[in-house]
Amino acid sequence: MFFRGSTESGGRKSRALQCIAAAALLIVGGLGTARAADGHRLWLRYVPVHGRWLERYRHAATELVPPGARRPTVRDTQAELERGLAGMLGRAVPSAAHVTAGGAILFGTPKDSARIRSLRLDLARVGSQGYLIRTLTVDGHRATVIAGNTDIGVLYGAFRFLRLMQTRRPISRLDIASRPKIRFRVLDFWDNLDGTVERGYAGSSIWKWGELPQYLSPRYTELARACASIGINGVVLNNVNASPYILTPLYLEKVAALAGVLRPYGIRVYLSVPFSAPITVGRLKTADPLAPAVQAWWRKKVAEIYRYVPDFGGFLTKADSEGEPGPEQYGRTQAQGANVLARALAHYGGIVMWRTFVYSTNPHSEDRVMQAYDIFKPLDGKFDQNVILQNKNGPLDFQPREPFNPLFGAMPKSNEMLELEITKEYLGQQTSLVYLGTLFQGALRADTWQRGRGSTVARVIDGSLYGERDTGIAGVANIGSDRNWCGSIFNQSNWYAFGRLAWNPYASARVIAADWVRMTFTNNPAFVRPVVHMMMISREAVVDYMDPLGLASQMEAGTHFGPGPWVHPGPHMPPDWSSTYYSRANAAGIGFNRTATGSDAVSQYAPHVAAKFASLKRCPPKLLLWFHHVAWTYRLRTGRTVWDSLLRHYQRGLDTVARMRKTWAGLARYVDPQRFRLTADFLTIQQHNAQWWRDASIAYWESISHLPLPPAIAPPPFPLKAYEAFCIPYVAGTPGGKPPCAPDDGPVPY
Ligand code: GCW
Repeated sequence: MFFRGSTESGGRKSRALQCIAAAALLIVGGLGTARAADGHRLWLRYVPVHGRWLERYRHAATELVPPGARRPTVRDTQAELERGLAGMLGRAVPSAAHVTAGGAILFGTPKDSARIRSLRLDLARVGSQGYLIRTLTVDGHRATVIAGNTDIGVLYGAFRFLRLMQTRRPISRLDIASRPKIRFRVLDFWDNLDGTVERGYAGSSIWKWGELPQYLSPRYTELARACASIGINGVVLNNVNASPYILTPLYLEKVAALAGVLRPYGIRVYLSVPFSAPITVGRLKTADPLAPAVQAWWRKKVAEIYRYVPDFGGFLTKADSEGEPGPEQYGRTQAQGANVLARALAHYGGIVMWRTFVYSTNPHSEDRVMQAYDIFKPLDGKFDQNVILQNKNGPLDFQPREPFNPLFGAMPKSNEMLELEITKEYLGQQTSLVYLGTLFQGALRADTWQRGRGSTVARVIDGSLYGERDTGIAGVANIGSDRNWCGSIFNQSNWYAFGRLAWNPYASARVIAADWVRMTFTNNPAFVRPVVHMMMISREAVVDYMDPLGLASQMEAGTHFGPGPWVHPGPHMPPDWSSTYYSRANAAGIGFNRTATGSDAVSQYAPHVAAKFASLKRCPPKLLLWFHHVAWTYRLRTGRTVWDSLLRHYQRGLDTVARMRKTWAGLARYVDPQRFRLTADFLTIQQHNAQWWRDASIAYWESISHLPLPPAIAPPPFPLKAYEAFCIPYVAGTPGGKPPCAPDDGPVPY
């Protein structure tokens, strides 16, 4: 029940203390039942504090003074504080009607609490979702005040206060003010109504549609708590490749039940809708957005949804993309398509998150990474006020590394939000340890130069560049029915990092990683330091062994797991789903020429950025092959040839994973055996995976470049053919169900 290593001093506690702590855990519960070490409790573990910190915290948390109101959010806030304090302090903290002693914790809104009203706090600056946490003298006693303008602001404040303790920050002299910089902070679930999850690697869907609306699994509440603890305030329940059934009364009733569970935690429900719903659900002959009957149908459907869910958030749409229906079919623009939904929702305050991931797989279409910009940019100013264009971080598709999407900042008269992929579709899925905080941070800090230096993506999406109010960020969830929610313990950090960066897109990925490690495992610096380091280097490692120097999309085509640089276009393989389309490798060289002499994708960026990317000399080496086709013998600034550098990147990636594995192996005494083992074994799998990527990629490039391997690079142990034949037919989350290949009747190379 209670594992030595899960506490901060690495297991030097007396038996008695352990028993008390275990009892406390059982009484207050965590996220769900008190199985302490399977990762189920995420970062909300509230494990006992010891030593001088316990002394300090006990003085600063002697009683809870809740407001009079008993609305669900207020009750949940109190329950969270009680649970957190009891867990960490090893004893229940009593509630009081007034501040009666030093160390009281007073929480609420000025509206509910006369005492908080009398303090005349400057709450205007924290808006409708923020909070203040201050140490003040109240009725002659020193107290911590957690206040907000709304119940949800106070709940966020309570989580922040608990986080201070979880990460061993002093709490006796606090003066904190915080408000989210982005309005819509949304998790997109790619969950299908049949219980599968597209690109989901953590079990089946968490939404049990067959049990709803009658049975509400406690996991819904647990999920809501975890989301609220990091400020997520929206959930799209279903896959963007959407089933129309979601819009039928059968499912709307279930949606309403879920909305009811999520509501007290400040989370609104949104739905993905197929553009063809007027036909498939409404039985109309067309879904043409300009047809009055279609417009009337959407209006009626939306009115119906709001009867089920009065605070419904709105729609997410994938249109004219990968076979999904859209306005293009009717000769209408994306704006005409989006606006018909937006107008139906506007009356209720709902929004449309309209994805710009729009492209054609026609072999004659232009460079894939240019299509969305060319479709959307001319429509700037044509979208209704309640439409937010949802751009993926890069112009292609959530690759291990991409340059930023040129649409950011290029549409000053439209709302733009950022879509990140938390689920690691292209980055090793559930078994690889890849902390995405650094990827997210890089995406947010990318400077578009659309209004001169400092026009970062963060400033585009938080509205500070062009002044929009409807600002947003979405993350494709990595959550499923697995006990540990995310398929691995470290994948939890990506959900966590997304939430923290959604609240504050300027936050530091390193600081977030450290907080997560402290809350999830232990505050012991002997553990925190190496683990944070491992997380910080983990994404570069995966780029190194999968897609170095600006390569992209070199994976196996269907499952997106494992290498496939040889995948080439064919009757069933559109060019831009193949690997060779992106590598453009031949005997002379490698890389995609996107300068003016090639596809000229560089011209979609602001002049300053375009000039840099277009220049062979100034283009960052990490994006070289994204923008340039160069000879294998081309020398980088380091003096090494492209051939040599490429090989070294693969090797370095593999070496880094081997080091991470070793680091982890030395940390057993700080972690409970269950989470330790899972992570250790997954690192073993990752090392195999990295070796496979390295060897297969090198074997393939050798066959194209015909260059020798330098002595420092061990030759791949198998011939290229063996790599091409090696196949993993079933990978969770792969849509379509049809295996992309059949495994060989030979030995398994990796
Ligand atoms: O990366 C691709 C995925 C698809 C996904 C699509 C999208 C939901 O492979 O599975 O579909 O992106 O973002 O729409």
